[in-house]
Amino acid sequence: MTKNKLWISGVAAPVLIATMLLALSSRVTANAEPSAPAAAVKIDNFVFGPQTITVPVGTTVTWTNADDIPHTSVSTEGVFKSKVLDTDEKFSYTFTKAGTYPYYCTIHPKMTGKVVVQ
Ligand SMILES: [Cu+2]
Repeated sequence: MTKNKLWISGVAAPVLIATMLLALSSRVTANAEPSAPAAAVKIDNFVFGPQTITVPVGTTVTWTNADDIPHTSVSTEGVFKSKVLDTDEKFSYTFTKAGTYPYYCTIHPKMTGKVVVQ
């Protein structure tokens, strides 16, 4: 039994390292890929940050709720609509057309932000 366990952990470490290296290198490749850009908006202390984010067409924007209370990210013009995001929950939307996309939190309508797609 003990011998068997040791053998597994001896093999697992190099496999784990190889997997991590692979994950790292594929992430570098993904970043260099121009057709799949990504951007992040953090919801913290009742603020969308950055409040205005400017991205190229085709960018997937991901909102993450870093607050202890729920928020939403809803397009003022009905383009996208998140569910209620609890702490650490995320919502993503890919912007395929240039334009300005204002949005707000439906729970706290004074919370507003803007995505500018170029
Ligand atoms: Cu809110």
